Amino acid sequence: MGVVNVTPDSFSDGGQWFDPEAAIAHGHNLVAEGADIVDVGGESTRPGAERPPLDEELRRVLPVIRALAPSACVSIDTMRAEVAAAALEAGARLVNDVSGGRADPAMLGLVASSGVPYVCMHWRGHSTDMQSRAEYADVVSEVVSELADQVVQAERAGIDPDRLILDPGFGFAKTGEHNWQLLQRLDELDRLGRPLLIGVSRKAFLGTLLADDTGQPRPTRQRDDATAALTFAVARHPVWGVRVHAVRPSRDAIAVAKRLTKGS
Ligand code: PMM
Repeated sequence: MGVVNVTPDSFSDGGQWFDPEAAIAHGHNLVAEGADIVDVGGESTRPGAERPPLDEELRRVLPVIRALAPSACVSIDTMRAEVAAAALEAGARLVNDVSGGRADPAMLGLVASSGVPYVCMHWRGHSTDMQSRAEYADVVSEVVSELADQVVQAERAGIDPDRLILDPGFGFAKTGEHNWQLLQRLDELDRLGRPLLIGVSRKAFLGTLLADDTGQPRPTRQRDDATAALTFAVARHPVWGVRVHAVRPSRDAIAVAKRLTKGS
């Protein structure tokens, strides 16, 4: 899954694809590099980010989805049911909701009635204060049990269980240490019995890992090699998908991981 953030303020690529023409061209490039899905979002979820008004989110994503949908499988990255509905109308084929149905009470019903696949992410609250919620006795078992609860809610709303994809939500109410524990113990998430999407691309814990001698984190756009290394690691698990900014390195990492496990 390749990322197209049509936002002025995303941590990873803020402003780079804010212009619709640039976002559309970027989406086409991601497909050419091997993305199976292009994830279009109009709200930054970086820690501390303020939410855009509904109209503004619609204005950002709809022209991009309309242009990409005829030739690409587009997902809409939104927490708002109204945005998801308009995006599906514009041609999106999948809903990626980082709140897993917790931000907008209308979201699960909308997804159920439209019958599209739904990425349900572990979430404890909006970006403005999510890092204050990064408290766990054991992050892995708590993420598993909270995601299991989100699955129950989704199924109660009528979402087909076969259309649910789960995401542990790296960096969302998680410290770097929490992210590493989730990655080390990914097999425990298999207890949920659903496909997994992994979104670690360019995130802060990689910047910290690769900090220079003075402790300065590695700049965001220089974290793609480490991202591809993690793609390789999780592709051996295996997972359903990885959500990344640079598609080609992760595509190659998946090819290597697949070849290594072939016939073994
Ligand atoms: N991360 C971001 C945005 N959307 N969606 C899913 N399913 N999983 C994620 O980890 C995720 C997401 C934030 O990263 P970005 O600002 O680079 O898009």
